[in-house]
Amino acid sequence: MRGEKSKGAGGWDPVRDLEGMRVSILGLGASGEAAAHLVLNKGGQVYVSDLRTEAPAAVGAADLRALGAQVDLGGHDLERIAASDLVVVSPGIPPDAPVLRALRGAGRSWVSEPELAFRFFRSPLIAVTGTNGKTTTAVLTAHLLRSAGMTVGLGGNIGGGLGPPASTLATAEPAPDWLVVEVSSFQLADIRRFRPDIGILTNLAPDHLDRYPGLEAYYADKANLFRNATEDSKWVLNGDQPEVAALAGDAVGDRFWVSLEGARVPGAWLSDEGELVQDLGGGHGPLLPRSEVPLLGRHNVANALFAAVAAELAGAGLEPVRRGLRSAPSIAHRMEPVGERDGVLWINDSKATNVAAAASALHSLDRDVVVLLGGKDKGEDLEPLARAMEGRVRLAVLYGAARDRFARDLKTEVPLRIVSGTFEEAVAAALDESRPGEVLLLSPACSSFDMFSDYAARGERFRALAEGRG
Ligand code: UMA
Repeated sequence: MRGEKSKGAGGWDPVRDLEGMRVSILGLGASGEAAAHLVLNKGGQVYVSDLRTEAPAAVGAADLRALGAQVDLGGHDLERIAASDLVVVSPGIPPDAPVLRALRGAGRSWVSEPELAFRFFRSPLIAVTGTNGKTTTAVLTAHLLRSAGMTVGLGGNIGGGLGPPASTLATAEPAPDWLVVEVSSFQLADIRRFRPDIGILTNLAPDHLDRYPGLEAYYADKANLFRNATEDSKWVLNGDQPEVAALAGDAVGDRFWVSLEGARVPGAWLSDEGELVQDLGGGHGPLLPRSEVPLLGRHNVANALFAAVAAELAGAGLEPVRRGLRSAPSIAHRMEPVGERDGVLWINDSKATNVAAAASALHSLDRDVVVLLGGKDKGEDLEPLARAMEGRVRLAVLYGAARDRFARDLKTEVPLRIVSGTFEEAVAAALDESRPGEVLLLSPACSSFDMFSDYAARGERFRALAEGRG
C-alpha cells in the first residue's frame, strides 16, 4: 500500500514540481508559512498575503522575502490572487471572509494547505479526523508505528508543538515509511485529491458552530475524508455512533470499527472484562488489559483502539502495538495530570473546547470533580454537559465570557459558582472549594480566545498554577 502507487491508481498524475507556477497563499500563520516554503522548494513563485501586520506574520514575512517570496501584510491584493495559477487558503480564514467572497465572485477556486502538501507526499498516508480525540489518536498511531521500528512523519492540524503543518512533512528527507496527518474540517473543506490510504474518523459531535451555519455543514466538510476513496482504502471508524457510519455512506474501501460498547468485527473493542480486544478479520485476540494503558479517561481507550487498528493495518504487528500501548505518552492539555497537592489531583484538559469533549472528560472520571467551565462561548446546547455533570461534579466554577450564558442555560442541580475576575481567580476559587481525594479539572467546553491566545496558553497557565508557579 505505497502512497505513490495508489495515487496513480486514483487516476491523476502526482505533481512533482511547481516550476514557474504563480501560487498565492492566503494567511501567514503556521500553514501559510509552511505552504510557502513548500512552493518555493518546488520552484514556484510565491505571493503570500495576510490581513495582519504584526508578528508572528511579520517574522515569517522576513524569512520568506529573503527566499524570494512576495509578501503583503495588512491586506490581500485580490487582482493578483485571482490571476495566479493556484490559490492556497489557511484554515483559519472562514468561507465568508471578504477575500474568499471576492474570489468566489471572480469564479476562482482554492485549495487547503494539506491538499497542496498531499500532492508532494511520497509516503503512504494515515489521516485522522473527528471532532474530538484526533490529536491523541494521531500521536498514538505514530507512537505505535515507531514502536514497530518504522519511521513516521507526524503533523497537520495537530499544532501545539507536536508536529509541523502537512506541507513541512512533504519535503522531509528521506521520506518516512508512513505519514500520520491530523486534518480538521476547515482543511478538509478545500481538498480535491487528498486521499488517505488509511482514514480514521474518531467521532462526530457539535463544534465550530461559531463558523458553520449548522451541524450539517460541519459534518459535510468532515465527509470529505471519504471523497477520493478507492477499493484499496481502509477506514477506521467509530462503531458506537451511527452518524459516523452514515457519514462514510457508500464510500468504497474496507471498514474497521472501534467500540467501547462490545465486539464489532472487523475492528477492536473494549470487552466487559476490561480488555482491549482486536479482530481485523483474521480471528480475535486480546491486545492487553485496559489497566496497562497509562492514559486517563475512557475516551482515551477509544483513541488507543483507533491507533492500534490503524497501526496493525499499516503492518506494525501485534507485539509492537502492545508494547507501544503500554508506553503510550500522555499528551499535553488532554486529560493531562499536572499535579497533586493536598490530595487534590489537577487535570489539564484545556483542549476540551466544546461541550462533547468536556462531557466525555467528566464521564471518564470516577472521583468527585470540581470543574472549571468557561472561555469564549461557541453557542452550543449545554444539555449533554449538564447530563455528564450529574453525580460526578460537586461544583462547577463558571468563568470568562461564557459565564453568564452557562449560568443561565446549564440546567443542573450541581452547585454553580460564578467568578467574574481573571482565570487565576477562577482557578483559586475552584481550588478553594476542592477537597482531598477530588479532581480539580480544567475542561472548559469553550475556546480560550476571550483570555488567551489559544488552548495551549490556557493549559500552560493552569499547569503553572498547579505547580505553584502562579
Ligand atoms: N487571515 C487573513 N485573512 C482573513 C482572515 C485571516 O489573512 O480574511 C490571516 C490571519 O491574520 C492569520 C491567518 O490568516 O495570520 C490564519 O491562520 P490560521 O488561523 O489558519 O492559523 P495557522 O497558524 O495556519 O494554523 C492552522 C490551524 N488553525 C486553525 O485551523 C484555526 C492550526 O490548528 C494548525 O495547527 C495549523 O494550521 C497547521 O496545520 C489549530 C486549531 O485550533 C491547532 N485547529 C482547530 C481545531 O483543532 O479545532 C481547527
